[in-house]
Amino acid sequence: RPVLFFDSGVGGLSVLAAVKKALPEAPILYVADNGGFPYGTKSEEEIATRVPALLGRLVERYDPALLVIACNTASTIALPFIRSALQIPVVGTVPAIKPAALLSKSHVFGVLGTEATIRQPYVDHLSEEFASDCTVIRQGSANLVTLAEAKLRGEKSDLALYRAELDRLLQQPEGDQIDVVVLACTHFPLVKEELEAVSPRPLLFIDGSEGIARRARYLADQLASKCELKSLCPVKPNEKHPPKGQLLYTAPTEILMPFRE
Ligand code: DGN
Repeated sequence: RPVLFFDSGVGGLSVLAAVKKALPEAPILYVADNGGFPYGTKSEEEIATRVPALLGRLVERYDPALLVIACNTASTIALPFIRSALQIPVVGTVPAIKPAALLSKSHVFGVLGTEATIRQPYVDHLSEEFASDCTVIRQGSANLVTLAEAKLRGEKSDLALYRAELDRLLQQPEGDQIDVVVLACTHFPLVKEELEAVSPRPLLFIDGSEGIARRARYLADQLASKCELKSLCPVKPNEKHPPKGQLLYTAPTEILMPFRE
């Protein structure tokens, strides 16, 4: 049974890269909701109804063992609805505010996400819980999503466009003190190199993909041990179990499948 990745576009590939390192044997299915792209400019209602409905159909069709919502917009809006609609473990992607608060020396950090993500109460809660001693400056950027999609299609974009997006963050009040920038949209790590190239001073760009990979590994191990118990039942005393993961992950494949309604 595959690990199913879901995003509105190619952004989830930045998460997939980290998860593949943590679960090298896992069969992977990547689904992009091209029909609904972009999510960042959609309303909460649209995301909260569209995404769980789509995922319900995908889970029925592909029977994944684990679902990774490789999209901050969908996760910060719809995770509770997705979890209650599905019977499988779900890993969400949310802004890496906790690590940013630990890494920022100036205690002023930026959060670059989609317009929809940065206005979510979920982001308020993360900031209150983990960054109460920091100033958290948020900036929405639809253009960076477009630039990341263009880059992955092999198109070259003017670096000035990246500089303009970064400047909108750095020119906010107190923005001159920002030392860490959270890439709170999965499309943005795909253009990290360009953002670093246009930074007017050294900035640390971070994202949550390592944490997601650890969580996916943990859940996969749990599933694998459940799977062992089931298949070996009744387990004889002192019987040696096969190594974790062996039963569940056997046939690595990768399918890139755009999803259209
Ligand atoms: N990659 C998605 C995210 O992390 O929010 C959304 C991109 C989009 O659809 N605008």
